[in-house]
Amino acid sequence: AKEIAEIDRSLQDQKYQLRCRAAIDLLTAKLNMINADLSRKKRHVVINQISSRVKTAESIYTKLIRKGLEPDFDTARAELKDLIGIRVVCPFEDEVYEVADRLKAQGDVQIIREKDYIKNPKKNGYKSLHMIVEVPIYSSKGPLKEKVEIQLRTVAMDYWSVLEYQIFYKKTENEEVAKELKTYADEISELDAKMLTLRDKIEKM
Ligand code: 0O2
Repeated sequence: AKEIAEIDRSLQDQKYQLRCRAAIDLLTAKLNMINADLSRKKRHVVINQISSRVKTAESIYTKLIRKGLEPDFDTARAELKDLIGIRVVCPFEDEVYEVADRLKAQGDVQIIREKDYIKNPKKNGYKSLHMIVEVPIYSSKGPLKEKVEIQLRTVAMDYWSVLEYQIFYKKTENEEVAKELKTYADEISELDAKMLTLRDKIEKM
């Protein structure tokens, strides 16, 4: 659609790309520091993976329409808080919360919203800790702010989410498929919990 092409043009704007880069770099640097510090203390790596993405024009358009909003870039900037996204994957669930707590303790990271899909998983079985944060961006015209959605999850949660996202997310309403997926999410969660118990046992040996 014409609107998608227009949103895409704004996304490609060099100034916007720089802002996205600055927000991602700032948070990635903080996460790397948190990882280094916690990993040293715990004597194992606490962040396996940090990835980032800027939402695509098509995904922005679909979300705006779903929310009954005008499908243009200005509305997206004003209303959507997940245009920039960072995903953090940790080995164990308790470490997800430790990393989140460390992030919250950073003076220049403002927490706008938190959704805990680990304590309250989605009906389909999706688990992750979502945080919307605001970080300062420095431009020649002075300080600016940018919102970023950070998704924190365990390797096990990531395994389920990545596959579910690629194959099923927003694609099928099939009840049988949904039930099966939920069963697998539960099985993965059980295994995740067992691995954590095993880690604690090994650490006490
Ligand atoms: P994409 O392609 O990642 O950009 P809100 O932001 O509160 O107005 P929203 O977007 O429903 O509404 O928020 P929510 O529930 O926090 O979900 C945001 C993101 O979490 C999604 O982004 C996905 O990346 C991820 N997510 C949420 N639910 C699921 C799920 O059931 N399965 C998987 N695999 N991922 C999920 P987008 O915008 O949908 O897509």
